[in-house]
Amino acid sequence: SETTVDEKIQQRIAKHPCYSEEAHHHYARMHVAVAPACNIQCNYCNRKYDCANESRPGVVSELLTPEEAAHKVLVIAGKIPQMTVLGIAGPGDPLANPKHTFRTFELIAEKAPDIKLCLSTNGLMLPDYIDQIKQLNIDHVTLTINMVDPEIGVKIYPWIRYNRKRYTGIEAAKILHERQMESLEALKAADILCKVNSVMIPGINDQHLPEVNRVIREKGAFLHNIMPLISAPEHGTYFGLNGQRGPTPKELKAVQDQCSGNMKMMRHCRQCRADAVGLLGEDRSQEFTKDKFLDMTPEYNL
Ligand code: CLF
Ligand code: SF4
Repeated sequence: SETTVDEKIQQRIAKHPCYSEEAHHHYARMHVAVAPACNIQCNYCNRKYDCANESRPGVVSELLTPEEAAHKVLVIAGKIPQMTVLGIAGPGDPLANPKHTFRTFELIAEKAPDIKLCLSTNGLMLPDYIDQIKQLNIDHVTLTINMVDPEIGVKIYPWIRYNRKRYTGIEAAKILHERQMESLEALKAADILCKVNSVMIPGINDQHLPEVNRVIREKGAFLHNIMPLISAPEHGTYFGLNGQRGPTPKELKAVQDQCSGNMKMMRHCRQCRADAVGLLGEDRSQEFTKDKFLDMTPEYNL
């Protein structure tokens, strides 16, 4: 019998805990922190800690080389049978560290080909790497898109670094916006499942998120994840220090509901760290710190 397009997509997401709400009860993901540098500045970021996804201030991810990361992945895949996805999500931007990021993916594709590869990026450099992404069979890419209007972008991004030049103000926001739109198109053309993460920042982009949702849907994104800004002052971000508040759960839900008529919304995101290990909402990263996993033998069946 024929499989419909829908069924095919269901198969592609069935074991991905972020792309499938059902899967997150049964399947786990791990992140490896191999990407320290970033090519843009978000006002909600604190470089001392992790990327936008960080929810526990004050705990820095342990940076790994690609070889260390691959060793770690193979150890963990042997110990946690529900482990299906390897994500690279920071602590900087994976595509601002392309050598480390792709070497890590390459090693895993070679040694544990049944682990799904997942990449999370701000999109500034993605159009340049779409062929490598496709070649490595990376089927899940998350773009963090917080605006589709550079006038709003200037309030979120003080600068970007692009083609060895630093840009600020509206020029920076315009370039980032254009590259993010190109990224969406490139992923669509390559038939790679694209999730968009948007950080909801009250008074800055909250009213604008339905427009972001409309544009990303039109450009073929598969899933939209609107996440709350974490603005606790101890988090130490520009927004936090300037008294910017995060949305209340009610405000967050209202915006998610406003967008949900149009496309699938992710509502089970747990805002993970760049070295998270386990089921969503579970953090087993401390079981696999460098001093521990380097002494463990990969049990994974090669
Ligand atoms: Fe990691 Fe992100 Fe891949 Fe998931 S996390 S790179 S898509 S495997 Fe998931 Fe964590 Fe939310 Fe990210 S719960 S922060 S959405
Ligand atoms: Fe920080 Fe991530 Fe933004 Fe880079 S893309 S500045 S690491 S939040």
